[in-house]
Amino acid sequence: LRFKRLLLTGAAGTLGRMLRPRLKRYCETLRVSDLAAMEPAGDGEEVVIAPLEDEAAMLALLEGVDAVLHFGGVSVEKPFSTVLPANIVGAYNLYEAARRQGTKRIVFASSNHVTGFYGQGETILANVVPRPDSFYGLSKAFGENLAQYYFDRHGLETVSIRIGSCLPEPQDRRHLASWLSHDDMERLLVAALSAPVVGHSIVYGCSDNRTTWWDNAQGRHVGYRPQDSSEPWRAQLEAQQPHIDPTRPEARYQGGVFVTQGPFPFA
Ligand code: NAI
Ligand code: 15L
Repeated sequence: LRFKRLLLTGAAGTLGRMLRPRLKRYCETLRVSDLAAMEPAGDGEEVVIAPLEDEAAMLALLEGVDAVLHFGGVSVEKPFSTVLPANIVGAYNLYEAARRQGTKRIVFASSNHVTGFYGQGETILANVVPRPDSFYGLSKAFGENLAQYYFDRHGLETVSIRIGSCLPEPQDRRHLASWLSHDDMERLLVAALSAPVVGHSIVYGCSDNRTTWWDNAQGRHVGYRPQDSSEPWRAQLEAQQPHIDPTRPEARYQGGVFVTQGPFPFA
């Protein structure tokens, strides 16, 4: 797998900084972008400050790009007025620029919060009706629909990854189900970039955890095979958090605390 030029948006963020060194081996040139300052360009790198809401900047950013890993944007619950320019207008600007510049594929960092109001007592497939748990989750649902539209209308392919909790290690009992290791994230990105045909595919981004809420049967053609698991942390996490009140919203719903955040109180 070797692209001429890959673009990573959100490169100043937590996942962007983790992915930047890992992605270099898959391309001749790695272009990285963000709104915020980034490390200076190393060998085979291009660093571009580009706000997602700036249409002209996005058009220029996509020039000469074969494939995009779209990790930029608001990554937690915020007022709608904050989510709108970055995640909704910004996603549109990215797709429109990609279409105009002839980019072939986008890997979209979607989120489990697209379906955060499904219960922790259910296992869902990727084609369930979205049940966003926040304005943030709603904006990711928009991004997925945008991806579907640009594939159906223009043939621009996307793998939308509904990322669970991508962290070095699982940190609480919810993460026993939602954890995605950094190495499995890399495996998933490589699969999403290299599968011959993806159309618009949706895959949940989780490791091979014993407890799971997400069945990736519909995304098997992408070829993602997780190799890590949250299981080695189970005993320690269960000892730290021995009792969970199953009536509390953060324990009832897959989205965890996201279902209680934002302007609307939820009991
Ligand atoms: P982060 O908040 O650390 O990084 C996001 C980056 O996007 C930041 O560097 C920020 O400056 C940039 N950004 C925000 N608004 C922008 C704008 N208007 N124009 C240009 N850049 C802008 O988030 P993190 O954790 O690195 O996540 C990366 C992506 O993955 C996000 O899209 C997030 O929604 C998604 N994701 C992450 C999960 C995780 O476990 N970390 C779980 C599910 C989804
Ligand atoms: C997300 O979508 C967030 O970006 C990340 O910060 C985590 O909170 C993650 O979901 C999660 O659900 O654990």
